Amino acid sequence: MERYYQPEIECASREEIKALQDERLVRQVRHVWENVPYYRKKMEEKGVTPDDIRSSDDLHKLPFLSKADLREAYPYGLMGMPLKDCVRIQSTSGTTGKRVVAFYTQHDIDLWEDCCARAIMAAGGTNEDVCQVSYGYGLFTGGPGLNGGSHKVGCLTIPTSSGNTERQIMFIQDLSATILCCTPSYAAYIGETMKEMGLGPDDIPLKAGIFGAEAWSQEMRREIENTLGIKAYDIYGLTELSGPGVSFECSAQSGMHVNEDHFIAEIIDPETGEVLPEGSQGELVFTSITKEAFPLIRYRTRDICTLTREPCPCGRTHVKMTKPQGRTDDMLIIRGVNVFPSQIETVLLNHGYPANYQIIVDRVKNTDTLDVQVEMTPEMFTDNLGDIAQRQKELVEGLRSMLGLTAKVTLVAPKSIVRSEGKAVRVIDKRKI
Ligand code: DLL
Repeated sequence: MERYYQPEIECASREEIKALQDERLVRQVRHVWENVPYYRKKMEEKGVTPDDIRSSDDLHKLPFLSKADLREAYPYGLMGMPLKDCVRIQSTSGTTGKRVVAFYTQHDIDLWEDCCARAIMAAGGTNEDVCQVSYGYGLFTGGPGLNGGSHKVGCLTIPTSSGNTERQIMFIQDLSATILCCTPSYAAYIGETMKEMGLGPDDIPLKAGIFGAEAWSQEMRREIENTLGIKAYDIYGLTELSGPGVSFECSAQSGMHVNEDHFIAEIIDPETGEVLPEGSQGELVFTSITKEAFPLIRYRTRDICTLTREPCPCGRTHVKMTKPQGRTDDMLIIRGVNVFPSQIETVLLNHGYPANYQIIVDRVKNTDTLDVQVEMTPEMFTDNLGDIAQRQKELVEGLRSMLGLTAKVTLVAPKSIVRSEGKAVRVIDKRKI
């Protein structure tokens, strides 16, 4: 049986959703015009005023915001409310340049937690469930967001945060956790540790997992589902818009419903900025129509995916986005060929390797090099060099047919690639160092 947290909105008719978006967008644009001088200036430069925005059909007239704008306006330049009305900040990990700091009023947090509650109920959660939140808590939005959603559903919430993997497994067993929330790479690591402890899927009560915050392939989903004996659901979001729960997967497990009463999604051509028709692949752009403290209009996420309004068997009517294949800035250009790390992951998992790999890109004598280091499973591990050479050759072939270029493959011993408790670092691009 499909469960909804807010059925009247999650299953509203397309006309109702459009009407709600129209009204909220008009109000939001006025709010931003009056309270966010940074964006008002952008609108003035484009010659747009709030009077030009009469419905969501006019969205395309508004200027984009990008990560560069967020950096320029850091820390307070994009706030829509006085600091005294804000109760929280969250922040991105900020591996490059300045961190993004996002502000929330109590109302913003309330709506964000509703979105996470929708995701938990879509994964089958009820107040009878025990929900273990193993995303990091703190500045990262994963822990706080799903913690809030879990409370709203009424689950018994175990706020373990990430790390201390054996203790995670102990809690799952001792407190009968039924839902696990963490990054997919951490879920895989928990599965691996369970195996080492001699535990199989029947030894734990988990039934569902809500995994996101990084790109993961369908092959990785199958792997995690088998090791943990669960259904694994995808969840998407970003700090700039709130955190997890911008979109989430339902029982159909075929794309994530965008919470369209809070966010309007568009797909654009990343080169030209032109809005693309439904079904086209491009860069995802979001407008937050209910956020008060940090209201972003036409924010370019750099995530690449497609949108579809095909009816969903779950009964939800909100538009679905495909799993982001990666970010425009994750995409590697190697000897002129576009490569997403997720394509490499697909090849490795299809050949029976675990999702423990690292992609090292460099430039030697003016030519790009791609070295994929892949961990063997303990069963594959051997000192027969002929065997290893044969395996490497098979992977080079598999990668060539997927990517159309030749990579070097190095098989490494089990456990030699560092495990991630949060977002995994898959790519080391030495050309940028
Ligand atoms: O990762 C929020 C989040 C927490 C989402 C927990 C889901 C679960 P940031 O750290 O700001 O926020 O990173 C946002 O992560 O633009 C995507 O590139 C990537 N991302 C998030 N979810 C997914 C997903 C959180 N399900 C950035 N699939 C986004 C692929 C994802 N990429």
